Amino acid sequence: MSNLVLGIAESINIMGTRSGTAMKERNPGPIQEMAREETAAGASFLDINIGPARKDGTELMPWVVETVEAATPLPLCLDTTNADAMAAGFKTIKNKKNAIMNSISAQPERMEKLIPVAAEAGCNVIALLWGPDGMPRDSNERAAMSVDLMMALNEAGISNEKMIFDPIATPITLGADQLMSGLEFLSMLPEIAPGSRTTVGLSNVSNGVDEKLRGYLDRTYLIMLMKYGLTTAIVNSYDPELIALCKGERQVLVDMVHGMMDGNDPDPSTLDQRSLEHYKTYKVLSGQNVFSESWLNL
Ligand code: THG
Repeated sequence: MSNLVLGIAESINIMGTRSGTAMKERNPGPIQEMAREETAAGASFLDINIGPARKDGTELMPWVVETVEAATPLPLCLDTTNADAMAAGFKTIKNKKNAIMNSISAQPERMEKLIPVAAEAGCNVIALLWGPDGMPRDSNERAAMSVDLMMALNEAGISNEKMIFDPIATPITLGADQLMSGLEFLSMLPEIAPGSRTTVGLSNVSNGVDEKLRGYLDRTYLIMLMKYGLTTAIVNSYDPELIALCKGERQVLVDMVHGMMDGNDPDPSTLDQRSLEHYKTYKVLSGQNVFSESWLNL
């Protein structure tokens, strides 16, 4: 089965217990083990998130890049808010053209520092819709920011095909508005930046929610984004059901949720257990029902 949505595996990050400790100790074993696990799970890129890494980022990022490249043939997605660490990482990385810079936001100082690095590397760039005043409030502000980013990137010789726009997913515990406007932005993007691609950090949606229930939120939001042509997603590759959806499987669930987005309201008593869970989760993510931790039991 072909990959409809390319998965960017998120688990090698400084916040994670296994990978974070290994990064701090410069212990390659656990990081390489995770790189192999994420590769075997079906990821298309591996995200390497070292956070802000203020003290040692320019040394840590190259070390993690070399560590991971020794364990997997997959292209990497370098994730840090430290621009110097990003530049150091791209100096080291072998497969520059297929790699992803995560990310360049619509903040002037970040654009000035990182656009030349991306142009030189010839890499793909996540254009994060986060501006000088922070989070965009709606899809129109997202559209305006995406125009600014596209023009600045084009001017540096970076084509739309290298751009991956991220409308930024927020936790459902903060409400559904931002998730719905991210979706709306996806429907606007083909006219704004023809040829560009998209991504969303799906785990953001379920941040703070009971571990056992997180998957429903991430998977249902993925299905919703697929209706508007999402091309990549930052994923927990340890969720096989999420990866199956990325690969174009679970068509019954996809059809049901897409039908609901078109205005169908199936009779819940006719749905099997799995479909019912996605039905209830769609109601919450679309803002028709208010989120609470017991949303699946209602
Ligand atoms: N967009 C872009 N980049 C991003 C994000 C985004 N990078 C960071 C983040 N969001 C995506 N990465 C993660 C990584 C881990 C988790 C969530 C998002 C996560 N981790 C577990 C937790 O916090 O409960 C802990 C894992 C562990 O302990 O090992 O949820 O939106 N462009």
